[in-house]
Amino acid sequence: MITFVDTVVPITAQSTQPDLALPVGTTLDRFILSEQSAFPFATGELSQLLRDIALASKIINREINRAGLIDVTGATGTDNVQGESQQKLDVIANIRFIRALKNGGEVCAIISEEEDDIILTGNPNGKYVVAIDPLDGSSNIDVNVSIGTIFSIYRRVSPVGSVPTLADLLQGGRQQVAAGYVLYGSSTILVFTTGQGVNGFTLDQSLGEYILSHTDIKQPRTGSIFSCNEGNVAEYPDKIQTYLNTCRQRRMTGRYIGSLVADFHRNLIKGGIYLYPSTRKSPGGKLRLLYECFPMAFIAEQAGGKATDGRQAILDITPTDLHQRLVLYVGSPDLIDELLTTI
Ligand code: AHM
Ligand code: MG
Repeated sequence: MITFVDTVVPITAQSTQPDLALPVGTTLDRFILSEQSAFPFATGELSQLLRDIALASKIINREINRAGLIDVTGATGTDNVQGESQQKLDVIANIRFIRALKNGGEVCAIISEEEDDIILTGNPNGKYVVAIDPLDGSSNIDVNVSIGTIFSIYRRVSPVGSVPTLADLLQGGRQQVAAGYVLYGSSTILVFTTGQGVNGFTLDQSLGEYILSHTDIKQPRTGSIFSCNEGNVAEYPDKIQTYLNTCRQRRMTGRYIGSLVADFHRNLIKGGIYLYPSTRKSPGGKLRLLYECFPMAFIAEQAGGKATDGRQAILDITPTDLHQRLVLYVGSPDLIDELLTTI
């Protein structure tokens, strides 16, 4: 077994290591191969797809690290389909991921936050479709604050070899076969699930390898962190304001980075609740169902957490639109249950 045990520090009280799990220090490639071998009829395509995403994320990581030195910060002067200003790194990340997914050959269609329509990869024999937010947390790009990539993978429902359809991308959250995120933070970490628990891989920059650092991540049942944009509180529904008052009275800690990946990851490891309720500007919520809410909800549930829009589990929602927005409450299960009794 290939391990690089000297290259990472084993992490956190939340990381438990089940008997059959691969040890901290295992490379991502080795881990993916091992997961694949658990499925007797697996063809290796999903494994390759995960490797493609990992490779693209390393390239993005390199661009982010050099961002202050080369001309990749700032806005492009164009808006994306959501009417939001595109940053240069948003566009670069979008190009890199789409190129990686096209070249890989396993994916027949993609939906990206940065593109209006479905992108056909030119690989009609690809079995998978991907929903991706190539660079999440745009407002933090220029100021050296953590940003991320979020992705979700489905098996297509249209016949292999045919032209992919909208139905391939408008599948329910429980149809996801894998989902993950990359957090470009104080270190770069890839966290993903294929429905067999959640594992995290820290990028060893000197080796250029993702190394298993967080095994079988479990979200603490409760926690002391609440995360929301406090500037919007006056616009939140009354019951949400009441809930937040309870958090404050209980002396919980308010922590909000403004990058979903970073806020989610902190709360996943430490325990807490993330809230993006409806606001005047975004009455139905701000976050996008396909490439923000679904993947985070899949990871949360796999780690023992919960994700809801206040009415139902996020994963039970049937999407109707590629760029559909939603209210999102996600985090430690006891905190979500408490929220649901309040609203
Ligand atoms: P983006 O995909 O355009 O970056 O927007 C999504 C981001 C999330 O990462 C973050 O949680 C949220 O928007 C922050 O929104 P706000 O600035 O309204 O608090
Ligand atoms: Mg985003």
